[in-house]
Amino acid sequence: MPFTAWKNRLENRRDWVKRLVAAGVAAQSSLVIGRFSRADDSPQTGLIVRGDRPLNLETPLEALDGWLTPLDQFFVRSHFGPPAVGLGPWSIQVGGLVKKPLELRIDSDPTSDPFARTTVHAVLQCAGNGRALFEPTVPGVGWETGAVGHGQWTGYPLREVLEAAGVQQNAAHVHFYGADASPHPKTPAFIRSLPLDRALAASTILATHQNGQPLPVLHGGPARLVVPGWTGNHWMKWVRSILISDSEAPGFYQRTGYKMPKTPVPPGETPKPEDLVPVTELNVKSLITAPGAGHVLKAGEQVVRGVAWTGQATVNAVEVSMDGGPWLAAELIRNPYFYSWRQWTFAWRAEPGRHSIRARASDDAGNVQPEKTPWNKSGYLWNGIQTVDVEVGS
Ligand SMILES: Nc1nc2c(c(=O)[nH]1)N[C@H]1C(S)=C(S)[C@@H](COP(=O)(O)O)O[C@H]1N2
Ligand SMILES: [Mo]
Repeated sequence: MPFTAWKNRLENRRDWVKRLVAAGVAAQSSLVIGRFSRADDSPQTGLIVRGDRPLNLETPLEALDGWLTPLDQFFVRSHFGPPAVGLGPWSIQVGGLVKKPLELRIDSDPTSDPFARTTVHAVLQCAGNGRALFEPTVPGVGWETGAVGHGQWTGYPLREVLEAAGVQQNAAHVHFYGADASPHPKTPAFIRSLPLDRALAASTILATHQNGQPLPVLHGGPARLVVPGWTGNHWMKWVRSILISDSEAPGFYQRTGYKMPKTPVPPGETPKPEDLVPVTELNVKSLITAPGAGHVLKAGEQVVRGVAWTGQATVNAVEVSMDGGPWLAAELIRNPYFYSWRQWTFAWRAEPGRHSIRARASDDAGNVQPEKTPWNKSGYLWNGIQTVDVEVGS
């Protein structure tokens, strides 16, 4: 297919996603479950199962080849599994250091909306995406490339909710409790908090919809937190209470987990707690979504495609290197929306033989995707350069 035709196709992705959604593929979890495949099955047909109790599902690379990641192909990360949702009305308690505690009902009837809704586009990425690529290996869910997706979320700005309750002077952190219970009293609950300024940021929302559809239960429906630019562990699913406090949330998942060395450490080393910082912002990263590894291509005009994103900045360049050659500029598609990913293409005249394709992204804060990410024992924030090997026939 000629280069311009590919470009048109990319531009048409939005319509394509709309059609998919209209066709009902963005349905609830029970429907989705019928499509899971095991990691050793053909990953082309569905999500890659990284664990089934709890359910941890990875998006295959080719499903990241678009603007919005389809709901039924969006990765799933759960520590314990979804709670019983849909058995009764859903409401969220807001309390703690507030002037007036309130109860927020999450209703499917939009005429009863207590706050105006807002929509954000953002990349949701698990802090552990790419964990399987660290050497030496680290324990944890073995995500490769697909614990990430780009979505459109609609809901209430968290700020409006907090202001309705009236934040007191000494407030500094906002705690979030999900409805998913830990399986054993000795297993810590998944409780997280945001610093007050991040909770009040305009982009932080309590979302009830993803890609224009009611939020699927697997993704935190009826309501989840959306924290654009920050790692997935902040995006609390099944929010049932919000507590404003003068200190960070208690417990393992806030105080001990999700921390990284302040400065890189030699592989195998565990830094002292005071040398750790919480994992928050995403880092600059690109993925090659086509062609796929091991694909056999025809000689002649070919197009390499992918996506690239970053944290508190915008991607301003993607470069491609063929067979270890010079870094050449790829073409960035669409406007650089903050928190979104950017699609990119690179036209290439393929000669017969084996070829190795690499891509690296940069952002306007001066960050460049590295060869490798410094080792850390939890395998967080992998953003090393990906290599895709293909074969070109004569
Ligand atoms: N209540 C609750 N919220 C949660 C989690 C969880 O286990 N329980 N996992 C978090 C993590 S680590 C990630 S990466 C994202 C994943 O969101 P997704 O399953 O919609 O992709 O949800 C976050 N929110
Ligand atoms: Mo995560």
